[in-house]
Amino acid sequence: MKMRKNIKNFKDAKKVIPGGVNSPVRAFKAVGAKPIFIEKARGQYLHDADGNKYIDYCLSWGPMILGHANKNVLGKVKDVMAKGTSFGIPTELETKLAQMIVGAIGSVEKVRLVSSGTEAVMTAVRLARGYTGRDKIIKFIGCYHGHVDHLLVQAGSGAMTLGNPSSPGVPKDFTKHTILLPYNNIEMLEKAFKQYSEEIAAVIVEPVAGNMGVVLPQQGFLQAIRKSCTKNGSVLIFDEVITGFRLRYGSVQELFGVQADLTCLGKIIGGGFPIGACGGKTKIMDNLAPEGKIYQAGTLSGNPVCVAAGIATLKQLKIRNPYAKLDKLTKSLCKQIGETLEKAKVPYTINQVGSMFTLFFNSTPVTDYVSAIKSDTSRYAKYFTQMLNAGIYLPPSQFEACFLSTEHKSEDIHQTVAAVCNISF
Ligand code: HOZ
Repeated sequence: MKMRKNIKNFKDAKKVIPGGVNSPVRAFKAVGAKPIFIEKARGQYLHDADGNKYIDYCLSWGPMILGHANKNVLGKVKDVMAKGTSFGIPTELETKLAQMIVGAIGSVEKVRLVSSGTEAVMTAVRLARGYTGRDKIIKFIGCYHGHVDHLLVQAGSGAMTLGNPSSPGVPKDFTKHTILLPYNNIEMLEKAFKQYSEEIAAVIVEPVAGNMGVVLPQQGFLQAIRKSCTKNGSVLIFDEVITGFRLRYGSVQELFGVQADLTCLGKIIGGGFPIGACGGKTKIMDNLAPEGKIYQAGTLSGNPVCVAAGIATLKQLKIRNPYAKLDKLTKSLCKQIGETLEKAKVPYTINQVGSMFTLFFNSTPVTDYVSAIKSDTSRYAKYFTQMLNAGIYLPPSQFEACFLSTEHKSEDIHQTVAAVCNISF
């Protein structure tokens, strides 16, 4: 594998960008490697600056469910761009995307578009606090909700990868209203509600966690959160920045039979462009300015280019309904990886749902943060590097989700499994 240009690019970047990257996990520090620099991407493939080609299982951390450079999405974006790229004044496109989201998610009657998942969560938490007149929020350890101050406590994703669950620069006063609980622990949840009941503005949760690796909600967990929120007048926020339109057309709320009060979206609804959204019932959403008093704003919110990409992506997902096929292909990949590791006597656990999965190097079930961090991260680093050398790009951290796109084919699965067979652990 050639790396000359990748290495030079990283050297140059480090001179002018902190750590050489614009988001920490991209530096490959967690896997003890040097980042590759991407030249272009098509379908399920990435091509780096040295001309190396990779099957991509990271897909820009989830948004590229239709694969990279989808022709239809690019075509719509080009058409819209030709008319101007930002106005700071409403466009019909924004209403169109909002209608599609409202039409797809039963618990969402109105939606406010923003520019990232982090902003979506900021909006949801402020809205929940303003609506209830309460301050405290419950957050689950290992869930990541963007780099928002009051949620960057025992967070997953890059914060977990760097062994730095909270961050300097976040004043204690900002997080003193954040109650941390273990994921999938109903007993602790009920205890917290007993103790704080009428002080709790909201519970925020990734209904399927994707930022401590993939961790599924156990039977009854989401239902118990719903019950406690309803009983105590707290707002239930589902962070579906990853799961929205990833596991089905719309939200996972229908899969689990639990309705959230507010839903945060991002990634797929922008088709690879920066976007986020916070939606819910009118009685809560109408508290946002200018209808209500809770302030939230953004110059590029509902930007026509991002919105056009989102509409084109959702339209295709609706027509093609690729979810069952994606699930089947992902299951087949996970099964074959599992069989290979068993033969090699490597302890593992694979958590999979639909087109997202994580391979943990740990033989016991992974159900929360504590069990996730039992995974052998040095083994993951070895696995990552050898897979990269074999032309397979995985998330450069144990504590992230792998994704498949509609472009991944069974040939890619064969190539990936063959690469796993050749790993020396
Ligand atoms: N876990 C993050 C996305 N959900 C990774 C992206 C980033 O931090 O750059």
